[in-house]
Amino acid sequence: MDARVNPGHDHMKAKRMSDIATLEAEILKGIAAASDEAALEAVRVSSLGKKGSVSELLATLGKMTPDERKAKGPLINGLKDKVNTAINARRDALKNSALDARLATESVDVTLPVRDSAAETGRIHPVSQVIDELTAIFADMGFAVAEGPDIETDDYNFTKLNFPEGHPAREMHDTFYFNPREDGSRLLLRTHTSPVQVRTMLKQKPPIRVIIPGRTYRSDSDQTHTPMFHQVEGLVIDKGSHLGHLKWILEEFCKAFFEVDQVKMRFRPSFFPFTEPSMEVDIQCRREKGEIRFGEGEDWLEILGCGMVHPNLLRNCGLDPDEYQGFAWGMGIDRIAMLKYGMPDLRPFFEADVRWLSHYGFRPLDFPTLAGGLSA
Ligand code: 2NL
Repeated sequence: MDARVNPGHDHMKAKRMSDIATLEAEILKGIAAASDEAALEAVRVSSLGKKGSVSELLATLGKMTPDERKAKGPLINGLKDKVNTAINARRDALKNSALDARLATESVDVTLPVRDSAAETGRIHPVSQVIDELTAIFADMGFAVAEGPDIETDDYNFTKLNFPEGHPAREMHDTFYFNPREDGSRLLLRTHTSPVQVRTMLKQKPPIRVIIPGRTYRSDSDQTHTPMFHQVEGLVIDKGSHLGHLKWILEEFCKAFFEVDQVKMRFRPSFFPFTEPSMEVDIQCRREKGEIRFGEGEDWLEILGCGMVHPNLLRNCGLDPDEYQGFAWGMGIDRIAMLKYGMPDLRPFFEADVRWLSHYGFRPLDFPTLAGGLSA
């Protein structure tokens, strides 16, 4: 067709071409103005999205004559490619400048001092320290460490240990009981670590040499008692064990633990249901200006209870008292920790106050050993 015969057609053609140029300029301006990725995405949706201006232009190709399509196709597709390229380039640029901004604000000043590691700032609780010290001392004498559950049966906590029915220690006001089970039996929080010795005797053949450090519970709370406290007990069962062995072990322990060359000890008769005879042990000390020194002076301080294991208890644990005998002792860990490290009050032990812990706590890497020193 001759163009001059149909001037309107030429006019329309020119207008559409300028439409494309205008649209292109508009979209490119929008892309350049997008200041973040969200704004850029809005430009992409309004141009290349399903209902976008470029997409709608592309859709008009389908209704064109083949000649028209031949002329317009490359222009409209060219527009689409240009817009696509411009959007991608702008996206890269925005990403880079966001990264540059982060790098500028997150710079590291390598001249600042390094913060202390956890091994430097963390502290070992005095109770854990004393348990580690005890373990090192008794391990050196050939003792193993045994552990058992905090929740026990009446049988292991009292009956097997020769506590008669109706013994005052079984009372509700001393012992934390759980609600009774279907069969009427009651579980409890162990009131001493002795049930672990019972468990050891039931499953292990003599000779037995164990210590049992652990948590114990009694319904008691005042200046010198907390409802949860720590105890360590020791047990020796063999054919010829006697009080002389017990006395030597306790003396060696006291010298090593209090880090003195000599210590006088005093054995006083006492009573426990699980030992016969039973004794309480005092160690020599000097009290001056609110301080206690061990291994010197004229004063006495009670530190533990002990005795020969009661024959009833041996029988309850399947051992023949005519073949085997043994001795045992028990002491409060919190109390000996207070004595050794001069801590006047028991209550802060269980308050988790970092100021107290940073004052009385121990460095994690200074693990106590006999060769390296217990508390140096
Ligand atoms: C104390 C007294 C003691 C025991 C604990 C014991 C355990 C068994 C058999 C015999 Cl299985 N005895 N333990 C013996 C004497 C005293 O503790 O005043 N503790 C803080």
